[in-house]
Amino acid sequence: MQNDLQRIVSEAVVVDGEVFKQLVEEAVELICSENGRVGAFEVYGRLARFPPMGEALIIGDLHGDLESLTKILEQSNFIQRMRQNPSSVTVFLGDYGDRGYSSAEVYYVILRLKMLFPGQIILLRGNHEGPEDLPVYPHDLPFQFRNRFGKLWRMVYEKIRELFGCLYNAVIVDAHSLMVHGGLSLQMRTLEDLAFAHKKYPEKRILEDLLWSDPSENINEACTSPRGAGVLFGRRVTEQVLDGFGVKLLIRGHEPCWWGFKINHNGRVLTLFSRKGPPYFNEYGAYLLMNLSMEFHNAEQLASHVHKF
Ligand SMILES: [Mn+2]
Repeated sequence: MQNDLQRIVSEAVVVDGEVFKQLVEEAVELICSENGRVGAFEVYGRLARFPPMGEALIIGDLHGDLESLTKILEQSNFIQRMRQNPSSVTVFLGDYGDRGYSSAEVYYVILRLKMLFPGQIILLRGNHEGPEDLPVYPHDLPFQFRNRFGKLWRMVYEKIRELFGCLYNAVIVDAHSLMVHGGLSLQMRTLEDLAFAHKKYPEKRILEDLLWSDPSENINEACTSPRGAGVLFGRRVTEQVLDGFGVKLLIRGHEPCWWGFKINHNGRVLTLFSRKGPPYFNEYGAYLLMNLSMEFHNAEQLASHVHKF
């Protein structure tokens, strides 16, 4: 089945604007209408929930790095594992485009996988897929589309912006973990807060905190973030929010880390960064591959399931 991956990756490199746009259209139609039971998970608003069973592959920021994405799927053999076991789930933590040169190719691969395994793949929303009034700089995606797709670029870009609005705010694995792209704030109290953060934005800033925030060891509560959006949140925030949702661990991306991952807040926050190369200087990328039924108390005990490359 490794052929599946090779085929999709080689398509990604040659596909034209018309076919690419069609794939994004199909993905918008599929993902935006997901509700209730979808394969291995349960969808409520833009929150996906599932029990701590089966294998999970969790991938952090990719930022246009097709090589790392290919390596992760190859090493983990997870396409075959998803085929063999319908309870195997892949969660992407967001930030698919910008920075790296292969944004279109990364989108092509993840959307093709979503079409192939709709009930086993969850695509979280990153700050690079945020609402239009929370822009990121630099945002290379439109320029990469223009180089790649010529005159069709604008239509393709508009379609993919539509997709951004449908990507997931959060994932909860019951009694196990909460997954988001960025971080937490004390305003996140109920499942509705997570599920409908995009509908309540901009009156409520929960979506901004989910997409932009970072953990800090220097504070207990929260303070303004140097990023200019979201907050820095301290250990007490992590404890209060995770305890409120009855989970042990926050799994998130968003921050480059030298080893491809890092652990904060007494083992209750695991950061994964799954791409390599400029403009970041991390030596390793990393992803998490684990059986969700495995007993654990903190992220330190999951370190042997974090694969560095
Ligand atoms: Mn990010």
